[in-house]
Amino acid sequence: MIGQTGRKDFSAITLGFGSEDYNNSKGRRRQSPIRVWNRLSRLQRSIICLMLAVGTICAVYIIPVIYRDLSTVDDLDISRRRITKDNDHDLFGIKDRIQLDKDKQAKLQELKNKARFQLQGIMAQVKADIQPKDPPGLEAPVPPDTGDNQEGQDVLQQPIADEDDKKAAEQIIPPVDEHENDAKQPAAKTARYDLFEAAKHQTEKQKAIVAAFLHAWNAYKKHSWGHDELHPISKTHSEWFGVGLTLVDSLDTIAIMGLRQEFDEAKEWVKTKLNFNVNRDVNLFEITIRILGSLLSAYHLSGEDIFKEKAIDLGNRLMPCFNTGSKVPYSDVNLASGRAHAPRWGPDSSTSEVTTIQLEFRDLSRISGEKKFEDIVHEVSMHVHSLPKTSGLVPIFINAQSGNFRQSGTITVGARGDSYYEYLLKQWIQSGKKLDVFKEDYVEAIAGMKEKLVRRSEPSKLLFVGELLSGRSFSPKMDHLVCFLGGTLALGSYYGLGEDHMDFAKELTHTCYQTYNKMPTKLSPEITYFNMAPGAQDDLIVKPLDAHNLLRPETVESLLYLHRLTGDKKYREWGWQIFQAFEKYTKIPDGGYSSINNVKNMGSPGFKDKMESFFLSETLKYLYLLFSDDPKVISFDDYVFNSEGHPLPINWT
Ligand code: DMJ
Repeated sequence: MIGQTGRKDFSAITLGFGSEDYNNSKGRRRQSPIRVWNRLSRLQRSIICLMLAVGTICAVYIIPVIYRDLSTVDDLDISRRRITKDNDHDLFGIKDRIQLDKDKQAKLQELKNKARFQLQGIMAQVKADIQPKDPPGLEAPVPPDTGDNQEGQDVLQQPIADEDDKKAAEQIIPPVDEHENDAKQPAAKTARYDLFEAAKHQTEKQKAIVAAFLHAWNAYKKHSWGHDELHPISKTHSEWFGVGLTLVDSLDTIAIMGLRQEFDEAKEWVKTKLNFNVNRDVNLFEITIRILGSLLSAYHLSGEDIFKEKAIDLGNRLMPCFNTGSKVPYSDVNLASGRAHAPRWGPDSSTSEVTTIQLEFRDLSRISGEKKFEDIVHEVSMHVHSLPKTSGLVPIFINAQSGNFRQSGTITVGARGDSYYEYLLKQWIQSGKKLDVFKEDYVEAIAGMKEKLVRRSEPSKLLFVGELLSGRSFSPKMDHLVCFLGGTLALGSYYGLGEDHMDFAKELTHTCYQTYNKMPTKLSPEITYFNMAPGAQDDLIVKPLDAHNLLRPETVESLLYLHRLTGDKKYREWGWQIFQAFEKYTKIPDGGYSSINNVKNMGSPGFKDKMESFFLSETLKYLYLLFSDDPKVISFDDYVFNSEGHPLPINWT
């Protein structure tokens, strides 16, 4: 209805549903919509057009989103009813309804988690845009200096970044000139973001971590370029696989850190020097997670075909491992001759090793179009799935001839068991949540851990994950390797597996942090025993032979997951403290970083003269991502990390 005021510009509009209001007065003639339209002023017509446009946009974009989310929840309902019906069970039985509720809750929880996570990302981005990076007030505490340092002090007191490293860090090159086209190559269909773009927005702490990476990389380059591993004290090198292990294992870290020049140099080496036709026996698991995993990641992140070609070549050379007749692969193969065999030290393969090749071989099938890679490792997984277990937990040895677990094998989430559990969850995620069988095995295993392996220490009641020796007797021993589990549990919770998984993740990661924090060097030992005796003084017991630190990544890996998924700043503080301890006790002038012998001895921790390739591929990468304010950089929605920290795309189709 138009209220005439005498001045058209101030007309009021009332929009009724249909023409009821207008026609209510008796004797008034019914008017056609065209006549009504013609009587409106230009301003009124424009307003109506605008409102119609807004309404149409809402209908096109918002309603399908709401419908899709609701129907996803409903789909769970419908499919379950269908299954129940097919099985001729009570359609609305109480048990089923409880399960339906659980499924809905899980789905809703997942949607909530994603919404919260996206909101955190937006807030972080807004904060990053309006605030200076890393205000001084947020600096994490520095480990106290007790003045106890004696021998080795010169080495230990290196500043976080020396001048060379700083200069090197400054050469982070934005994608310009001749590189511009490379960065935009569409070859890797799965690349989700501009490889070098994100590096332009590094925080101060990220820059310090890049400087650490460059310190390690430049030492590798100077003393062992193209060889497997650097010995930072003697400044020599050694071979393990003979395929430039540290160089290849670092490829995607270099890319993620935005180090264009280093990436180009490494790519050139891969192109001209990387040769898999070497007469050397290699371990199937190690070369898969480190070399194949990194080549796949580098391909996805850069779109450079050379990485794909090398990955396919390596994949083919590893295939003879699967000629066992039992579906369980041999642990070793000669890259040149293709002769595969069990390890030299015994007849069995490690359980974690045969079950930690699946993400990589599946991805290799996707990029090569050759199904054989995925099929062969899927058979391994399905075979292991079919074997009897103890509350979802597995012994750590499996025989490649018989296909069975070793009788009375130790059960642990540490060495030789760890990544079996990690890949159960990650295979499900990588498949776009289609391979439910692995999720179910994972959920059962986590419940099994809680029942059989989780205990609390005295006097602080720290939660830890122990072992069952010979599959039976409990030992309160926890490898540092177990600390990956916090991150995996948090990821599972993010994907809807329940808040109890997140609670477990938080408690375990707190314990892992304490294995660093309670040591004089603030670095964790390789193995910790937990005191369970009532009235005990100290929670942690470190035996002399277990007191070394190999620069391992598992704890900082979990800190990354927990920080991203909870937003709790303490995880960054813990990560920064650990990073500073690495800087203080493991950094070697002109030599990179070295593993140390004794984390309990601040004065003389002793160097092992070895820089593990996972320090570059995992430890520094996870630390770098922990301090990224942009959660889109290797998003947990788009990528799943393999066991060596190499991100592989998730298949949502
Ligand atoms: C890495 O090679 C991988 O993370 C592996 O799964 C376990 N051990 C090391 C790091 O500690």
